[in-house]
Amino acid sequence: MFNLRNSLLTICWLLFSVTCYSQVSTLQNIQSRKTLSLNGKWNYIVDPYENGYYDYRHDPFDQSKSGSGGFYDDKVQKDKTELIEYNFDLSPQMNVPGDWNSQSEKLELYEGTVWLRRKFNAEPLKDKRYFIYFGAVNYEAHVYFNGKKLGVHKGGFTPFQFEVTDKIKAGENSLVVKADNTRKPDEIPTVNTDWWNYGGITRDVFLAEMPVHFMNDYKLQLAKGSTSLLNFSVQLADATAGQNIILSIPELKLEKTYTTDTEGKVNQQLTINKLSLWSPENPKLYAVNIKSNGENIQDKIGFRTIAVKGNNILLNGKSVFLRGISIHDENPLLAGRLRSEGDMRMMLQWAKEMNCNYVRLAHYPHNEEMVRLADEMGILVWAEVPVYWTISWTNPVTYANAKQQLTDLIVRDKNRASVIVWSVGNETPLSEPRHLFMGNLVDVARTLDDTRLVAAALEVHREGNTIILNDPLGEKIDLVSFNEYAGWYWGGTPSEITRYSFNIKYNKPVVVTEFGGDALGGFHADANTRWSEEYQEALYKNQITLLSKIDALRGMTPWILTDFRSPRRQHPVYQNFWNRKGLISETGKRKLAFFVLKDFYNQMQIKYKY
Ligand code: GCB
Repeated sequence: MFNLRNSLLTICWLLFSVTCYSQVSTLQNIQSRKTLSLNGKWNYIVDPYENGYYDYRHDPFDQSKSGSGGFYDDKVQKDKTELIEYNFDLSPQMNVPGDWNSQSEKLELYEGTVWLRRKFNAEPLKDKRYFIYFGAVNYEAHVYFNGKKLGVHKGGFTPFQFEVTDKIKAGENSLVVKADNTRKPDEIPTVNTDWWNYGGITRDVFLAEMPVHFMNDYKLQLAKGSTSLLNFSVQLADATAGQNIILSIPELKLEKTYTTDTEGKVNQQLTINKLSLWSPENPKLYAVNIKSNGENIQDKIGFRTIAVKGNNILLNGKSVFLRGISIHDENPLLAGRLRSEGDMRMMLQWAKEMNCNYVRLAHYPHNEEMVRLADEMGILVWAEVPVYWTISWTNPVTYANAKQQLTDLIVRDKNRASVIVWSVGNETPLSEPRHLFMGNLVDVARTLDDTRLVAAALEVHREGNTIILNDPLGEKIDLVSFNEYAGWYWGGTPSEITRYSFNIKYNKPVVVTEFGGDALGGFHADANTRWSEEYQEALYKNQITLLSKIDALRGMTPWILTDFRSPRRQHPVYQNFWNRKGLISETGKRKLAFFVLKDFYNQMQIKYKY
């Protein structure tokens, strides 16, 4: 019976995977394209009843025969009695990129719809194509351009774009986004998370001007296991054959011309001896140019290998210990999503100050700029999708959404040397449908990229003093990674947790994804007093003793670099909507545990000579 159910489920999944794959990917390397930034001040209307979307019978305006009438349609507004009661021109403004929660006190806890509008001037050329590109909108975005609907995108952390070639006008254009961050059970993530549900257009917006045969996507990376063989691929958006593509890496005096095949693709291998390999100690990036008729894309790309052998993680063939820390995409000092390169550099610099060579960008795709900075600063990256806690495992639409988010993340960041791990989720409760869902995501990640490690943050359970990891997903992934909160959620005081030992089913490198406990920066007491810096300090010392019992321990990303905001954290004295597990407080103060971890990482660096 059980097996029959499983087989049916598998068949459903397989059918679904085939039918739902996949939309055209977004422009690779938007930063190097010809763009007009649409960042800046956008007018906004808070619309908790979705008045601008549904008419008074609750029928969507944009599905009516004329497809017009909502807040997106300035012209119709004048004639329709229902919707005379708004005015975008006179509405307040907010910064884009920027979450709305941190820009208006009224919106701090708001979950629902906000309309945002930006007008801009354009001078479109006849032989070009035009796209509106969003770095991310949380969560559901309905996008309208000059009164017409372009489409809908779901998923709060990945880029998307719409073509506007046939809609863009000379002179003034109007771009309207209905952004809705309502939490829903069947979405990715689901209703329950431990982070602030920042809504809005949280990353850059661009108008991109593209030549007719533009390069939609490209990849330049070392082939699996090789330190000299490069895979190079390009995909033209319009699948035109016979176009010349020139790859050049001036520093290596390399220039090669390829021709696109009948699908508009280049798919080639080339050998380069004596590459200077990228690593945290040598974050070498090569300037790369990819030219076509009408485009010259510039990128900076590093080359390295990553592999697992027995209990070891091999970076460029050498065993490495991942001295890591987890990070949310949030600025603790000015609460809100990280807004600028400066914000992001600050976070990564803090990690470096602790002697980290690795960060876990939890629990969703972070800004592309963050990953580029990690490349530049020499920090290895674990990248994750928000398959977090209790996802709707049996809903194929939910799976398709997760798969799309994973695909978009891998497509976006596949040329970044810093990224060594794709994580398909965090702390998901064990069940057959969950194994199938996440197992399929592992397969997707491997199909899209056979050069990086695939992992997930798993859960452990206890029997007596033994901490057990036997999650079946462990078979399919490359690392043993788990979250373990001894000394905080269970296990007694910090000094008591060293009585535990581990029983780990898999003979793979162990990279612990989380441990930690809350401490209010500046609150001092003895090591048994919860919320004090001393408690957290003792917890870190004893966790390190505990985890060091694992022979295969090859890294960790304790929870977390800085305090972060979460509506789940309600202690009125110590938390006030802040998760206090940061090693750095919301005022930037290094807590005592910061120095414990730094010391440990100094020792690990000496031990691994890396
Ligand atoms: C976890 C979650 C993380 C939470 C953390 C906590 O296991 O993965 O998102 O914030 O615990 O503080 O409880």
